[in-house]
Amino acid sequence: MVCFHPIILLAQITDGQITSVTVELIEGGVTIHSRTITQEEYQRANVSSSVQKLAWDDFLQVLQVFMLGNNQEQESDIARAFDIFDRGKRGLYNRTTCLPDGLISPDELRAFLSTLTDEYRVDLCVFLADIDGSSLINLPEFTRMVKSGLARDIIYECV
Ligand SMILES: [Ca+2]
Repeated sequence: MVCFHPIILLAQITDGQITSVTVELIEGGVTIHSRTITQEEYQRANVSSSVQKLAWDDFLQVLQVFMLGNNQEQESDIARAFDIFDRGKRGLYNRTTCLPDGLISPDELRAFLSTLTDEYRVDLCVFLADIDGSSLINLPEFTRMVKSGLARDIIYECV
């Protein structure tokens, strides 16, 4: 897990809406990796999860937090991203009722990550993030996953 390169997020805005986002990995002033995700592409992406994928706006917020890692604009952004994931549908048979339970399930994380990377890496991320082995991710574990760059590295496939 050693991949600490600066990340640049560039958003393309059309009619006041963010319609695509580009994430770049810069090393020594050179772009070594660049990935653009358009809203259209995102809407089409399949998720391997029992939880629905995030709304585009939520997706962008979470992506930004993951990419910024230890360099958040505001610490509270991490907790906000956590809240976006925490839909707490477990045991509710996927009804639309949202009862956040302060924990993120592998499926909730998967609904986000599987639009960006493959199943193997999604599982790896859940495994590595779950420090106490509870199979669920709490806020301290989530914060560590973001700050350590694990979430970012998983998306960049360099773990
Ligand atoms: Ca845990």
